[in-house]
Amino acid sequence: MMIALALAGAELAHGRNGEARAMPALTFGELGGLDIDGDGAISRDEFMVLNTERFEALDLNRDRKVSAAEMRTHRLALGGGEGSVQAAATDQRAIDLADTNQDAQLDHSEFAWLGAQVFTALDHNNDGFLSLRDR
Ligand SMILES: [Ca+2]
Ligand SMILES: [Ca+2]
Ligand SMILES: [Ca+2]
Repeated sequence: MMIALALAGAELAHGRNGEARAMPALTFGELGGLDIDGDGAISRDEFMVLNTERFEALDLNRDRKVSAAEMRTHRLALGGGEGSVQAAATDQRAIDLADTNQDAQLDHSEFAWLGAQVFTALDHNNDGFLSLRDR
């Protein structure tokens, strides 16, 4: 399942149906690491819990805001060569999209909003769960 979900994430990143879309704060690949009850479905609540964990992991200086620099530092720390120009541009798009108060950083409510948009975008069949049926 993890491989299939990772593929779904890659598909989304390239703009399913040609839509311009910010890279999700969470990817399907990461969601595949969730210990869920075996049916492969992730509820909106589970997703939002993971989204908050992601926020806290990204907020390296603990000021309750995530900057583009923190996103980049976090990604580089994880390795995998994702410190590319494209990845940085994606971080900036995500911030631009969700930065309601325009301080160029995402606070928790902005990050949660972004997560909710991502969930909705990934839940293709609108059943409130992310699963292989959404492929
Ligand atoms: Ca911060
Ligand atoms: Ca902000
Ligand atoms: Ca679904």
